[in-house]
Amino acid sequence: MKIGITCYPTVGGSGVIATELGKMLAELGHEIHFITSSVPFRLTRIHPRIFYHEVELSHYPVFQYPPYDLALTSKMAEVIDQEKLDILHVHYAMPHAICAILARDIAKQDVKIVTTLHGTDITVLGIDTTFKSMIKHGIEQSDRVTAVSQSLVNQTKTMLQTEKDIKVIYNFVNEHEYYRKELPELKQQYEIEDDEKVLIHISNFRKVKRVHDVVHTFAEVNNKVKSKLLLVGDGPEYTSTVQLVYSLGLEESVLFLGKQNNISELLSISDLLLLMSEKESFGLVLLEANSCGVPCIATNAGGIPEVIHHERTGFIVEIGDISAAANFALELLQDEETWNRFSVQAYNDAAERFESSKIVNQYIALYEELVKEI
Ligand code: GMT
Repeated sequence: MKIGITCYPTVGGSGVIATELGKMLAELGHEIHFITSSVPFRLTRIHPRIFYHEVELSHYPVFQYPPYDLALTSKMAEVIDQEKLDILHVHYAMPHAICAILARDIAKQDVKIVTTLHGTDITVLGIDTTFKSMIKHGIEQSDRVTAVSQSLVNQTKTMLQTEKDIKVIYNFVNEHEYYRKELPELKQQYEIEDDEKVLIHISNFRKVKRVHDVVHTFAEVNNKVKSKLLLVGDGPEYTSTVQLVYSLGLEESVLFLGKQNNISELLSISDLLLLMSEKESFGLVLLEANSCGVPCIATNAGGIPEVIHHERTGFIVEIGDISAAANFALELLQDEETWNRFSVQAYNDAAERFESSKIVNQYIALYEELVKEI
């Protein structure tokens, strides 16, 4: 099949999933056309069946703002016709599904649109009444819609009052990259001592990630167990988090690493991942962590309980419940046998339920169903 893919190409779980999906589809013999504003950050290698079509933004003085959505639409229509696409798979309803629908109207080639919902457009923009009907239109006019968790399906249906069939297709990880590696030298480079436990948090530091809860949880853990906290990522709450760390006197124990690419290496030197979000449709970092044998402590927000099995692959706490998170962390970090059991269970669960080829096959089945309708 010839498949177009549009996503946000910069760092973020949705871009990771879209790119890894494209790469795996290309490996299976499909022709993949990325239609994005820059090369997706995970598209690091050349592949004969992967093509990249850049959405160029016009900076004409008459436009107060460069119209990304329209530039994308016109590029989509052009690629649909030129490359004779069978499928255009867009990640995010807003604005990508809307652009795809308009592009389908403009193009001469009969193309089918698949929209994958990742969360933020529903849980944040869906609340805004100005966008609500547009998002609903994007979803209802797509030929097939998928969401990354059942929780997101339920939320979408409730918020947008839509009867559209939305299929859950969970996220996956590239197992060739996400596995536990022995990296004692990396620990040394970060000046982490052998007897120190390593906690890690990875996010874009948006308010919904509640990074301050992560720091407060760590503070309680650090009182009882010799430990370090790795904070990976950058975003709006970064500065206030640095201030919090200093005000708690934790500056020697918390390492701010900023944006990093080799997440699997950082996970490989970690004992526990903390994700204290108030909104999270899936929480791809949880799966990445489990795949590297790292148990997680996370909140019961959105789709998180569909990823983490409480008391098996990690622990689930109420949003904002710092002391429960700290107690569970101590339970794991103070008992080697418990940690080992959780680590194995986390790895096995990631490998069984979220195996990449199993998930990619679900997308392929969906595309094949649609191609038959053309
Ligand atoms: O979490 C973010 O702010 C980034 C966003 C994205 O576009 O990557 O993440 C969303 O999609 C991921 C991939 O499906 C999910 O793992 C995240 O849970 C989801 N974020 C939210 O729902 C807040």
